[in-house]
Order: sequence, then C-alpha cells, then structure tokens
Amino acid sequence: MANQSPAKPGVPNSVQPSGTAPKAGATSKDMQLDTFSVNPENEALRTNHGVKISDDQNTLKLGERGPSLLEDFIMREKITHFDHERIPERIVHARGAGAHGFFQVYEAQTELTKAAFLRDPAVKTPVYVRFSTVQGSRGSADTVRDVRGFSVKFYTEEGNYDFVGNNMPVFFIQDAIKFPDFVHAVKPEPHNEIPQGASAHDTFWDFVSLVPESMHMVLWVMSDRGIPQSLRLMEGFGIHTFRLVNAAGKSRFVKFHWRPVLGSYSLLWDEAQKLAGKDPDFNRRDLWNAIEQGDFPEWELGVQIVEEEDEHKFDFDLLDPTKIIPEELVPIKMLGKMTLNRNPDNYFAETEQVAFCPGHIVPGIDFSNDPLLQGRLFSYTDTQISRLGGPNFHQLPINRPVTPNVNNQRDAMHQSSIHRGQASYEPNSIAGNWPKETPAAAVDGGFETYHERVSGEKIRKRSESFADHYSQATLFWKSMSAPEQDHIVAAYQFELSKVEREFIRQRVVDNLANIDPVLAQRVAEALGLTPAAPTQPGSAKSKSGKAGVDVSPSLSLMSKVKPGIKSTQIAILAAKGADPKSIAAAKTALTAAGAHVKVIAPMLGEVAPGIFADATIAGMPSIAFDAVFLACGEASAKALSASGDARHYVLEAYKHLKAIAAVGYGRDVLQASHLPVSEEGVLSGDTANVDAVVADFIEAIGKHRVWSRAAKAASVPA
Ligand code: HDD
Repeated sequence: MANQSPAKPGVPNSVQPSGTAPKAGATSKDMQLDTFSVNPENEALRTNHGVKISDDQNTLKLGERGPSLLEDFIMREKITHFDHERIPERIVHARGAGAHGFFQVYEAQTELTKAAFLRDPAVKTPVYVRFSTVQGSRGSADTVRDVRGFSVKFYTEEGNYDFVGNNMPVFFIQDAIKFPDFVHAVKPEPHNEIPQGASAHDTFWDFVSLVPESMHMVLWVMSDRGIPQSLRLMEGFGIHTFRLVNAAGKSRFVKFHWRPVLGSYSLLWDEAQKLAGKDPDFNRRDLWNAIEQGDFPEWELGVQIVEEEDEHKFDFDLLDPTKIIPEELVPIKMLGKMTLNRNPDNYFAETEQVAFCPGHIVPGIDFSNDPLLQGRLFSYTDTQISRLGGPNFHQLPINRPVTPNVNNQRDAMHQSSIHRGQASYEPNSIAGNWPKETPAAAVDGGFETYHERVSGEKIRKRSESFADHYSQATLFWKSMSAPEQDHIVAAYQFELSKVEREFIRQRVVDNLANIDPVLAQRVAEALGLTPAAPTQPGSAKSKSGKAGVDVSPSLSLMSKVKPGIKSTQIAILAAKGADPKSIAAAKTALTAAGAHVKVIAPMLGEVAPGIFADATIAGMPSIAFDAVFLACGEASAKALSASGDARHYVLEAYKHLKAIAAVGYGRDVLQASHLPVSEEGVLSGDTANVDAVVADFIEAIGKHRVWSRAAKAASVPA
C-alpha cells in the first residue's frame, strides 16, 4: 500500500525544529544545532529533491512481474544514498560515545591565562565530549582492556578549543614518527585481522618489548585503568605539557587533568570479559542512561602548573610524554567543572562526525615542544579530510564554532556556505580589505603564538633527557595497593599467554625486571620463564638528586573512592513469593541514597503483590550491578535456591567482591550457595530489621568492593 501523504500544505520540509528542541538553559551550541535539526513528524515523505512520494513499497516495473525500469528515479535515489551511507571509521579510537554539556570556571583565572572561557565564572561554555576505545573497530565491545580516549570540544566565545586526551596520563611513544608503527602493531594483525579489541597478541608485545619507552604506559594499560567501570567515572589527562599564557604574555607550563566528581572505579577482568559478550554496549549504555536519568556526569578540570624557570628542576623532561609530574611534587589546582547533561539526537551526525584536533586552541593556550604533540598537530586535520570527505568538515553542524568563521578559504567538496562578494583574497581594495586581521590583545584579540626563544641545529635525534624509561614505571608499580598489583600481574600473565612466540614473552619479562624484579618473577612464573637480570633498573628514587618521589599514593585507584552510592546500580533478586515489605523498604532507602534499583527475577511478571520484575536473570546478569539484595518470602527463597542460575548470580556477585544483603528467607539462598550469611560486605538480618540491614548495605556499597574477600573469592566457582 502506498503511503497516504500527511503533509501540511505550505510547511517547508527542509529545516524543522527537532523533537528535542532546546529547553530552558540551552547553550549557544544547542541553539545552533537546532537550526540544523530535521523532524519528520507531520511531514510528507519526499525525495531528496523535494518531490512527494506516493508509493515507497514498489519499484517501477514493466508489468506486475517486472522487469524493473531504470527510469525509477525514486528507487535509484534511495538505493544510491543507501549504498554510500558508511564513511571510513577512525583509524584509531573508532568506537566512541558522545554527549553534550557545559563547562564553567570556578573563578577568574586571569593571572594564568587570557582564554575567555577560563576568565569568567558567569559563562557556561558549551562542550561536546567523545569517549572512545583505541584498538577495536566501531562495532567492538566496550569493556576490552585498552586505553580510553577523552576528547572535549569547547565551543568558546573565541572559537573552538579541543582537548584530545586519554584516561591515562602518559603515552606509549615519545615521537610522533613512531605512531604509525605503534598503531600497526596494536591493531588486529594484518594477515587475519585478529584479535578485535585486544592487545593480547604477538605484534603488540613484539613492538612494545623492543621499544622500552612504552614500558611505563603498558603498565598503566595492564592496571585497572585499562578496564574502567564507567566512562563517567574515569579520569582524563592532556598528557603533554601545554602552556597557559596570560594577557601580559607570561607563560607557564601546565598538565591538564579531569577528575570525576563521583570518584574513579574499574571493573574486574572477569567482569570485563563477560560484559564484552553479555552487554558489549555496557559503557555507552551507562553513559546514556545516566544522562537520561538526570545523573549528569561531572568532572573537575585541574592543572599542574610549572613556572618557566622551573622547567628543568625535575628528574625527567617536561617535554617527554611518557612521564607524569607526580602530584606530590606539583599539586593539582582545580579550575572549574564540566557537566554532561544532554544525549546526542543522532549518533552519526554528532558522535561520528565530530572532528577533534589538538591543534584547535584559543588565545591564552599554547603548545610545548613535545615531539609527540607537534606531530599530532598535523595528523588530526589531515585524517578528517579522508574520513569526512574533504576540507569543509568544519562546516558540519557538530564541528561549527559558535563564533563566525569567516575567511578567504573557498570551495572544495561539500561546500555548504554561499560566500558573497568578489574578493576572496587579502589584501584587497575592492571589498575594504574585509575580512580583516585582529591584532593580539588582552581581550578579544587575534591569536598570537607565545614568543619562545629557541635555537639549535637541525637534527634527527632523541634528547638524552628522554632516556630513563623505567623509573616512573617503577614508581607506578610501587604506588599500587596489593590488589592492584595482583591485577597487574594477572593482566600480564593473561596477555602474554596469548602471545605465540616465546622469545617475545621472554623479552617482555626481561623488560619487566627493569621495572621491578618481583613483578618480573611473578609474571614469569605463570609463563614457565625466568627473567634475565635487570640491565637498566628503574628507581622510584630520584636518580639525579632533582625533585622526585619514592611513592605517589594518588596513582592508586584506592585513593579515588568517594563516599556515597549515587548512580550505582543495585539488583534486588527475587522470584514469585518475594517479600514485598522488604523490597519496598530497600528500594526506598537505596533510591533516597541516589542508587538505581531493579528487581531481577527468573521470569518477567509479578513477584509479589504490586511488585514486578524489571529484568530477568539472563537479561541483566550480576556483572551489570554494583550490589545484590535478596528479599525473599519462603516460596521465593525456595525457587531461587533450587535455581542454578540464581545461585550463580549470587556467587558471581560474591566473587566480584560486591556487597550482598539478605533479609528473612533471603539468607536461605546464601546458604544454598554455600556462602557465609554474615561477614564483611555480606549483611543479613530478620525482616523486622530490614532498615538496619539496608543502612549497613549502603555503607558497604559505598566502599565499592570488599577487598578483604579477595583471597576467599578466588576459590568460588562462578
Ligand atoms: Fe590520537 C584520534 C588521543 C597520539 C593521530 N587520538 C584520537 C582520539 C583521541 C586521541 C582521544 C579520538 C578523537 C575523537 O574522539 O574523535 N592520540 C591521543 C592521545 C595521544 C595521541 C592522548 C598522545 C598523547 N594520535 C597520536 C599521535 C598521532 C595521532 C602521535 C599521529 C601522529 N589520533 C590520531 C588520528 C586520529 C586520532 C589518526 C584518528 C581519528 C582522528 O584522529 O580524528 O589523527
């Protein structure tokens, strides 16, 4: 049947306000984007050229049984467009999730920078953020062990500023010329395109074990930072040293940090692996849901500031991107806060087409001579030209600044502006020399590069000051808590067990000996190897007598746990015959504390009068939750105790060191699972005491995991 046209006569079908038109508090970017939104509601179906379509079901044919006619411009247009719907995915960071929001500085930072968005606490600067994994393709799983990208486009009053960082503060290589080699090594192998979303393969470990500058970063990737629990709960780092420049022209070196307000947490490897199969969208779903539920993710933006005259006071080179500045040496000064409060309307138009470049800076921010950064300044705009089909990608709605971007650049593929006038050159006298340059100024001036004095020979050489590849890796290892060290060892053991060539495994273990002999020994044991004696041992102590630290507690994720259970996910496990009073009491208290509660049962339907299951045991496994609550009546406990899936649910939560609570008959399910009814992180009581049990449960969830259970949990089969 052909569609009946619902067209409203006289209403143009090109640019219509979107279904989610800007609400109160919309930013300048929201309003700009809205002018490009298309809303199909109440619109007639038309061709790309505006002709109304009367039949979208049948090709034009010669007779009912064909053949089809080439003349069918409607079918040809539809199929042609479809044939070209995909664009090349990003060469790295292909899988991503994005969101809109705003950034606000706490107080004017005029002494530090003349950047307008850091000078006025009244200004809410719109942002678009894209988080990503690095190795996998667009359809790969979220929870793989990998670095996460952390890109923020600030649509400032002075043009776009792109922060293009990662969730780890260092990088694999020191010079951009090695980036293609590194990416070729980590990506799926060229002969069979295996593995997807994983670094556990020969070419990655071959490369990194031959390039010791990567050892510090590899250690970060093998740590819990490589498997963040949530994109909302991971830190972000600018990595390179940048400059902030004030109106008087004074420059200071800075390192940028994003700190999630709710703290930072990671998955356990077993959870990450299972989630990759059971919910490959786990991280992006969590980000989306949090924003839809009004749990707007927030990060503070901070800087470590180093005065120009202190550039050489450290044990390492500030230009070396494989080094951090320990916070114990230079504390972080928090400048402001970013809030993500709106999901994109369209994945392709926004998250896929957004184009970041670390070279997009505004007056008051400048680069350092870090050779990795210098190469990046070229690569990003270059890659967009093939990815987004030409040099006009800045005209795509998500990439447009909220300022004008008038200049004499003309034409090229997909030009969407109609540039008026005869003069597209400068100087000109026939158009009054417009558009004109703006001299640099304290306020609203043109961009002026920081006047840095440099001299030297043209030379291809790595600076001697970049040569110590192990000391900061040693510092990182020594700063980890015992469970974090265990996880690192297990990660190396897992990854290297997947490496086929023994000489590569041996080379990695030999490299580890330079970081720490115990680390090397523990990894080697599981691989049947013996590490060689260290050749260039790292030292957590300053080697040069310059500023250094032995241990940096702020590197441990244990130092990031924040009190409270806001935005956590709690499962109430129940079956038919559950105890409605306990469920209601738990739900009320947990929700009041900011958690999201779901009733999980073997089947959908009513589990107690007026209480319905939100999801099934198979559909929302325990790995999707932070904690499990058992509120059973006798029948419910019997059913759950008899169910292998239900017992596995509880055992798995126990194995993953999650808080578990049981009231009334719920305790029977713990016993049927051979779990203790009461110990640290396992709370239980009579139904009459449900409020007290839930209060202890909330406190236990706030600690994130029950680390004291780790050794016991290892023997639990789940
Ligand atoms: Fe890169 C994308 C982060 C080194 C070349 N990079 C990309 C993205 C992030 C980073 C977050 C995804 C942006 C988005 O969401 O669209 N890259 C980093 C960090 C690095 C780094 C933190 C080191 C400190 N990158 C790096 C080097 C080069 C590149 C040394 C090349 C010389 N990166 C690219 C790229 C990508 C990219 C090929 C692929 C897609 C894109 O740019 O837009 O140009």
